[in-house]
Amino acid sequence: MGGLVGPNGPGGFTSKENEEAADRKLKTAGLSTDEEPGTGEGVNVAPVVRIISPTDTSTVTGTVVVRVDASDAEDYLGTLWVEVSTDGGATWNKAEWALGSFYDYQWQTPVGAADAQFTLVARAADKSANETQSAAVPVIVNNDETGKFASVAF
Ligand SMILES: [Ca+2]
Ligand SMILES: [Ca+2]
Repeated sequence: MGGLVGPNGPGGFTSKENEEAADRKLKTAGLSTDEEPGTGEGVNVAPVVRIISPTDTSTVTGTVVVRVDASDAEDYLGTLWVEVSTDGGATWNKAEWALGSFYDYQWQTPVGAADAQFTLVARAADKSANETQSAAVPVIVNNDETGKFASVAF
């Protein structure tokens, strides 16, 4: 997100002055600063995110709950922005907070096509726009190949 002034930003501020100015802007806007209490030079770390279901290389069908475990040192549980991609990161769908650190996305797998591999990826952003992308989880969608059964040779 924009708004932060870089170390060589306008006005000839030092890096420290820029940081303080940026924090004042965030406070004015009612947002958090990157400060941790007592340190004055705190770092707002990026969320930790991973897909816990379905598991790597599992076979799925129908409606699948893609469950993401996402947590953050500075954000309360349930307040992260979490998205799931089923195409390796090309397109994203919002996951809804379920409980604890879990966020779920209800994935309607395609029906009527040939079985195929899909690559699940999740990403989570905290309120300071730090973003983390999970490891990819490949899964096989076993579709209902209507009309194909007659031609299957056993
Ligand atoms: Ca954070
Ligand atoms: Ca099939």
